[in-house]
Amino acid sequence: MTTADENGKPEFDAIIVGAGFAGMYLLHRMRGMGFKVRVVEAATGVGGTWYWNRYPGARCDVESMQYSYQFSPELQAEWSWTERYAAQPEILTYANHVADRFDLRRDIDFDTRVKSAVYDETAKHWTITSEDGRSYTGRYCVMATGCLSSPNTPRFEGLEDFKGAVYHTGTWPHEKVDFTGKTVAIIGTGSSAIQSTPVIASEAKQLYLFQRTPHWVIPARNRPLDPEQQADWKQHYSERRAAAKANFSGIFANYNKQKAAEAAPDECRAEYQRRWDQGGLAFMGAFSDLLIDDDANKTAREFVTEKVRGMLKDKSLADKLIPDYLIGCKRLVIDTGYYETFNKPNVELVDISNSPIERITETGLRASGREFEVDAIVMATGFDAMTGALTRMDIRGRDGGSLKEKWSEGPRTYLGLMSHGFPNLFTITGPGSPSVFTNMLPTIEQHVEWVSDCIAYMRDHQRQSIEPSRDAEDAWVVHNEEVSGNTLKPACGSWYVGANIPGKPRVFLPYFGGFPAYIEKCNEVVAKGYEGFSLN
Ligand code: NA7
Repeated sequence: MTTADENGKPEFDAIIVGAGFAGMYLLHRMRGMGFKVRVVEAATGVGGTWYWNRYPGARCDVESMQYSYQFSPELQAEWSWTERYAAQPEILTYANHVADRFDLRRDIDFDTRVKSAVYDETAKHWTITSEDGRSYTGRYCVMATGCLSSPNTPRFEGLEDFKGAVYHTGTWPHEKVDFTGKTVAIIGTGSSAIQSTPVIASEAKQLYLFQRTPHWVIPARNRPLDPEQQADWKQHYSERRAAAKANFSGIFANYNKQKAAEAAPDECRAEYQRRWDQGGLAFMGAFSDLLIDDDANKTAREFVTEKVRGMLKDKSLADKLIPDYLIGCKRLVIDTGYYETFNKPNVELVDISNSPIERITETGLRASGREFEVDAIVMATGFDAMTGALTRMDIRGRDGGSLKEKWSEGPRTYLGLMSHGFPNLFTITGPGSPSVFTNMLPTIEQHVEWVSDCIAYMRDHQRQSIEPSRDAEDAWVVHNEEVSGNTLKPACGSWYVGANIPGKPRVFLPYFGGFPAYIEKCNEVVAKGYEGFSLN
């Protein structure tokens, strides 16, 4: 079945895959430009990440006054957040409010998981087919499929034998899961585990937390947002949003330009203490060389190590809970009561760094030479980040070329927006763009605006296909490697480099050149008539 007419004209100007924050804004903007657009979404509702990640304690690690759209001043003025960091239900309510406010749902097909996307070179359009056999044709296809949307469930032997309940934090049930009186195993100690552990521990009879690698954790210091603070933000939104975009991370925060290597020990301590008391990801902004210079990084590690030791009653636990790698190398985690949870009698850390989980049994897990009988297993095992959502679909470009095959040695894109051999296929916050290193909302908005402006340009100039050249793509891939290679960032086994997925090529996935440099490059490409792209 195809939805193109008898002349091969596609039914839609664009098919957007995903109704998270990226797909929602793209739909709204393209509709406003007069395009006929359809969104297909696997979930039953909008919200993407915030639709799926309903685990206890799920919360954004970017402050709510900044983790919101800025394209509509009215929306920005009317919406009120209740906490410094919004919890998942509140963000999902916000996403639904946006869908209502801009009447988005009428152009979204929910419960529609895309199986394949195939480009027809003669007709210059994409056919998108869902798992239940529906097809859509669009001149353009935009993958707004998210960076952390393809859950990773390790293939533990015996998992299918387990008689109890198994959950993944990234596909949590809609109804409340009650762990009262239960013995629970959590596997993983990333952000999802660190957020859910204190909440699950407060209900469970016994909690075992299986840790392969500890994470560096800084207090979130979440609190209710007082109305005056919120009013102050709203009054200064335009200048703060602009200032945020001038920062590497796209976040409005105080980034110290001084180097730790040049600061006196007392000065370093005072700066870390100030940021520790403030809480949040801005801890890494204490000095400008923390991700450049190992000695500088060490000063931050020593400070946090001392703090963590101070929070634990059982000092021998500290050796297990404190990482032995660079701080900020894996994604920094911000917490509420994580370390304090280990002071409870019903919580046990199971260190599996030297002996992986052997197998799952009918009644629990076998690890470190012990049998753990549990009622439920929580997989907090993360995602096939940045590429997983794309490579799990069968995407075929020119001459039937497969995206998965092309990316088998690592993703290759120009600006994280398009890939050579796949005309008219865009990715929002794709690999090779700043994405996960930045505040996702402004970074999504920048991509949505670039892509929709590009499609409007194509229409206005009577062009039907756009594709990056191989040379431009190669140069961007090399540039990506260079900018991350000049830092300490690729040094550890993080999901930024695909190290969490067995067999995934070890390539630095997001662009680490910073949001301002990236915006400048994108704008320059347009100013030079879409330099590096061929338009036909
Ligand atoms: P993360 O940060 O990828 O954490 C996943 C955790 O699961 C991490 O501790 C992994 O250990 C662990 N893991 C993965 N596979 C296994 C196996 N096979 N055995 C034991 N442990 C395993 O995902 P999150 O969902 O917590 O957070 C994702 C992002 O969301 C986060 O960075 C924020 O940006 C928000 P490892 O470290 O790989 O040794």
